Amino acid sequence: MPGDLDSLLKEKRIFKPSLEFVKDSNIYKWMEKRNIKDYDELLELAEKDPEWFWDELAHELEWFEPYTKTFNWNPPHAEWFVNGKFNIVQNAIDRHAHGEQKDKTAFIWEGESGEVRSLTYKQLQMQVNKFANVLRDLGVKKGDTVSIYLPMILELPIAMLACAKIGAIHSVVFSGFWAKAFQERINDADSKVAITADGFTRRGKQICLKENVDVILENTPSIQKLIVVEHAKIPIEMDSNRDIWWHEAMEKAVFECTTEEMDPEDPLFILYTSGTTGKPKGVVHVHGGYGVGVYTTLKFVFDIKPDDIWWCAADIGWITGHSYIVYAPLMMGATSVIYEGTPDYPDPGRVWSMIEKYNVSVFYTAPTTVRMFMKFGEKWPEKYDISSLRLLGSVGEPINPEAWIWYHEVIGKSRCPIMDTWWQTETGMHLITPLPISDLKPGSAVKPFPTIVADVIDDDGNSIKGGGGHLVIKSTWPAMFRTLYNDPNRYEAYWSSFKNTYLSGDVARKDDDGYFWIQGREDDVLNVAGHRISTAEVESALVSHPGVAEAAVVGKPDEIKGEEISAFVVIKENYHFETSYETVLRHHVRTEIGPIATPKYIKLVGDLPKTRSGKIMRRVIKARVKGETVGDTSTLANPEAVKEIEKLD
Ligand code: 6R9
Repeated sequence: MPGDLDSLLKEKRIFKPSLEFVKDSNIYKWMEKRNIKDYDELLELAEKDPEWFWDELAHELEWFEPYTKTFNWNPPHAEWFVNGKFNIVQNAIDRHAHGEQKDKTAFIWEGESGEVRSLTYKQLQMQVNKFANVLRDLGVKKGDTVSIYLPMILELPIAMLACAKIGAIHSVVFSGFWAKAFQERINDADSKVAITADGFTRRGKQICLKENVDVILENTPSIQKLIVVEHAKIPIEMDSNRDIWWHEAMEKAVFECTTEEMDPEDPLFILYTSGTTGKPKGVVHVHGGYGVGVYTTLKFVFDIKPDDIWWCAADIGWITGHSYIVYAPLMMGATSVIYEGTPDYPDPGRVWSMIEKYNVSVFYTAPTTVRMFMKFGEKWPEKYDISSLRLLGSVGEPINPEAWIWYHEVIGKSRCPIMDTWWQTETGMHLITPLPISDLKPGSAVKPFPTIVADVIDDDGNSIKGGGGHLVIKSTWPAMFRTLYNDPNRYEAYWSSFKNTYLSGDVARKDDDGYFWIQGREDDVLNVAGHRISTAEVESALVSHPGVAEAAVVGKPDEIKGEEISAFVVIKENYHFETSYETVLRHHVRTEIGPIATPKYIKLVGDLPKTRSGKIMRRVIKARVKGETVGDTSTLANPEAVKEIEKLD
């Protein structure tokens, strides 16, 4: 089981990448030039002199004007590449489109139906420039926000890059969320322009986006224009005053478009993520530090070389997609695969057939997907020639040693090292991760990336080894978030528990070799199939149903997904559900948040365990759901509520 402390602690196997692999890696060659003899020395030097490390890497990129200082760190506020002028798009597209790489493929896109589209760097620049002009013509200026709700189609990165090019701030909302999430985020970001599509297909079924967007746009006073991509060919209605077809606007747009010279600290995007309250946090990332951070980690962790074919099988609507599908690979001048659909559609061989078809050499996915493929069995990957793979990655949740070994042996043919990368929406880039030169232990994210100071501490802030504690970061890093949009106090809260220390919200252990073992969230945030969902968000969706008086949501351990959502609800007296309460409430949560937040289990109870001050004691419910002992219940106001929960199956 993911997060099973005992199995992680018993895990003693060590996997060493081959010498040949090590010597050929980007990081090894970089170290060789600087006479750095091994991994330990690299970490030591970088920690001592982060300025040296980041300054060298930042010089691999193009600056309109050089910076005068690498960083200023006044915790919790950092400023990177001070006084420089930079635009991430200059580095992601323009410099390649003008150079030798112009005809190199940037993206190979495959739709769920098998349709294929690809774009060279030059063609991508053409699309991005034109769309940037469309936005400019609509009056979008530097510093304005643009809200985007698109499926995994090429127009999504094009729209993001077009915003960045003109200095606008994109706010992408995952298309698997229901449109209400889009409404909330448009209003928080106060966008004038929004972008969506008619719809998309999922497992062969058409899902309409525009129809739902029409409904929520009645409650978004700031929106003046909606740009609509025709993708699924679903018949939709267009509002002639407000709606614009993407393809019509692009036909008229011109190619020439200047790239805005930005201060490296200017915001690049807002990405909303779940925190411990029901209100999502608008994590803000900037052009300069974020650009340098994601570029460097992709280069050194995933070792991307000119001939690699990179596939990060995440959704662009999450941070993994922002950093490692859109920005970092383009900055590296790499060729990436983007897949629109579900990994096991139409059959469990889909991913492996695509690896064979496109000769994917570096593949990055989540443990939940690995566990799903484990369940389908080896026969599926064995049908295909996946020998092009040379390096694998994992992200989103702890990978249990069994899944790690399966991934290593069955997919990596015991040859491909696995980079288990720990990071968050807030961190923007990998923070605790192996490098291709590290010895690997299955289930461990290994050590901090060069320059990062990470630790595991107890409640008093003392560093601890062996036992579980708070995972914290004690340094600045270039891709760190700079604030939470419209909520600077909540930003400071990350640094308020321990002085000058970033509290990640995860529990981890550090072993005698200094290896980190991440165990999962310590707060009221669930991790369902690698997606962050707050218990409070699901609870508030449940209580927004007229029949529900109270709700408590906890995570139930699940073999494939890590956690499943388990909800306990108190129904209002005299309320009658037309059909089964489970069906009604599941549907309600789906339409309030989205399919990923749908509770797998819903139980009716007469009362929820509460403290005398009236707070729901989730700890007690969680223990029950996990089959653990409930612990101290002396502060409970209603012990009978626990008995009732215990009686449920
Ligand atoms: C990138 C991303 C962040 C949370 C994080 C942690 C979990 C991510 C992990 C991992 C163990 C890894 N997490 N990577 N846990 N090992 N390699 O997923 O960002 O959506 O913000 O989630 O995901 O719990 O705190 P985000």
